[in-house]
Amino acid sequence: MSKILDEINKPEDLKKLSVKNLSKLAREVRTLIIDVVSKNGGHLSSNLGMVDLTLALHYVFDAPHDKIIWDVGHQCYTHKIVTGRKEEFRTLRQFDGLCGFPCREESEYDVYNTGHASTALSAALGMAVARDKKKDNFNVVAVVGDGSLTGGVAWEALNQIGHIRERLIIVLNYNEMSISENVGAMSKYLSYLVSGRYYLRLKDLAKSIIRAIPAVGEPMIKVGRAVEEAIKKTFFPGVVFEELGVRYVGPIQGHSIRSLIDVLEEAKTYNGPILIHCVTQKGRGYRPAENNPEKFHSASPFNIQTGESLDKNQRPTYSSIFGQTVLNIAKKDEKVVAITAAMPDGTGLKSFSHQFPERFFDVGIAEQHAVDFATGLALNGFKPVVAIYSTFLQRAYDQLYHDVCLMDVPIVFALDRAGIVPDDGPTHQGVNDIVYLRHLPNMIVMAPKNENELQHMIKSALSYPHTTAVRFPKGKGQGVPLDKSLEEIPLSKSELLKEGEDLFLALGSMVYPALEAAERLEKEGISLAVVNARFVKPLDEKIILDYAQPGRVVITAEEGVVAGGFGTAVRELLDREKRFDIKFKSIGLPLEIYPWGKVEQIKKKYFLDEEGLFNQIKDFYKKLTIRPK
Ligand SMILES: Cc1ncc(C[n+]2csc(CCOP(=O)(O)OP(=O)(O)O)c2C)c(N)n1
Repeated sequence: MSKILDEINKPEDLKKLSVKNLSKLAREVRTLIIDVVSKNGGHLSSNLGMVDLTLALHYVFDAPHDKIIWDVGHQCYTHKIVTGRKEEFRTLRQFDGLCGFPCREESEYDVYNTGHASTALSAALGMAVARDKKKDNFNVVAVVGDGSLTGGVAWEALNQIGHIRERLIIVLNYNEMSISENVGAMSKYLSYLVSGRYYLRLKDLAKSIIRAIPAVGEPMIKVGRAVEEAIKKTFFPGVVFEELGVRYVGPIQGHSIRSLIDVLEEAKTYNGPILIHCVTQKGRGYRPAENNPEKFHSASPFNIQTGESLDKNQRPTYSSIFGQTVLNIAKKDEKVVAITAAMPDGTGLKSFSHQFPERFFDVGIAEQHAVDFATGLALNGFKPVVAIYSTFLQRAYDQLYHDVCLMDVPIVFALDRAGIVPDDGPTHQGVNDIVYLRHLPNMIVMAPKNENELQHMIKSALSYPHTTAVRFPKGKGQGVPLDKSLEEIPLSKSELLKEGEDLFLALGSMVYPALEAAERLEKEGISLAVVNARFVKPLDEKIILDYAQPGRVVITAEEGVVAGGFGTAVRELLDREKRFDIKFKSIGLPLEIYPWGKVEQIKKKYFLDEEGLFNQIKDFYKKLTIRPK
């Protein structure tokens, strides 16, 4: 049977459909998304929740002339499917396939690249201002979730939007969820607006009735606070937005394509900033995701019938070992508190949050605030562990510098997803942290070779009287046994794993591939001592300088940008100590826009797997003009 989706290639094709057929199309799109995500993995819950809203948006607006900006961008699958990428959709998130996020390089319909939250409102305002300055005439629509509205950047944008009152449309996709349940006062306020269950038409009706009886409001207010609240809720919904200068419309049933089209058509005619509060359900149309939207927020491949993950690898993840370690330490030390910026599950802190709810803080998508909040706690005797993915901590760089490191505040930063991150692409790569952390005064920077060492590093970090960052990769550990009793690692102490003549200093995830490559190189006549560096800062200067004798070779390897990173730190040491006779090579990533795909594919591309290390080093020795004795 031919499907409606077969006939849809561009948004113009949607405009020929009846609302009934748009609803049928929504079902077909959901089936395609479930099928592809079950094989490739991806952001299932958010996308299933956005299907109807996206179809309505493309029905009403004329993209790419009209600009639609997706905040975070993880919810853009329907948008991709109806904007000429239906066939490629099967390659979603695969190496050389379609990007899982909006990508200007991929399509003219993607007008703004996203991945990190809360940026769409600012970008939309910039586009709206540019439009008016150029006397152009297109609509600008920012689509933002309630989770992303917990981010400070969004409020900085709203502050200016309400001030200059440019014509622009904000579609608030409200589903009560960030990745986990949404948090914070704003989230409560939005749910309060929805809790009246007066959807738009009913409310407008009530409003016009009350307007006809002018004296009614005043006496009622005197009856008391509760009545006042009820009046506000019924007659002045969205008062916070209205007072900021943004017209509020809602709540709208976000799965009723008819209502969405009506409201969006209306919004198009409004000459100022307008926010449409749509209520959607995460995971809509797929029962396992409806029942557990958090699990399917970013799903690995799964069985469609059962919803069970196809990943049978039972090894614990770095995140879970990290979470368990903090929990165990917190049981013995009541000063330990844990902080996450909207990732309680991803960072492995869920058990901690259950066991110590009063010592656990989910601050929302607010990395900058998380860092300063931790500073306040630490300066008053607590021991905060702040768990933020490497890529997202970039947002709080000034807080790290200005608030934490200048005062040398003892806080532990756990940087999950450090290094190459699969599937999500350039916005999520955790490859800059070595560089940016190393350049902070007072900061200690560590990386474990495996999940057992991670435990010891967390324990150590909590005992150092300085700011300390521990970076570790996404995914499963090495499957090594876990020590029960944890030791403090002496500051800067590295670990010699293999004897040899020249020095191969590997950091974190590069240690095992370095060992394997060194074993192979031994057979080629290249003798390398392999050292697990453990510390980027302070470096184990003694072991480096012991090996760095005239004519010898020093090689470093890191899973991060090589310019300014760990290798650079070693090079700086050699220069400082005037070891000019050393042959030096640093291995890592070039500074460029990285692809998405499996970690192994990306590592292979950049020669960071065992084979790549072997070849790079062999080649290096071949080209040495003066060979070591
Ligand atoms: C700065 C930043 N911090 C954290 C994240 C991780 N993250 C991705 S989606 C998401 C939740 C977004 O919630 P919402 O905007 O409500 O969208 P929904 O998934 O509910 O549709 C989070 C925390 C991010 N993308 N950017």
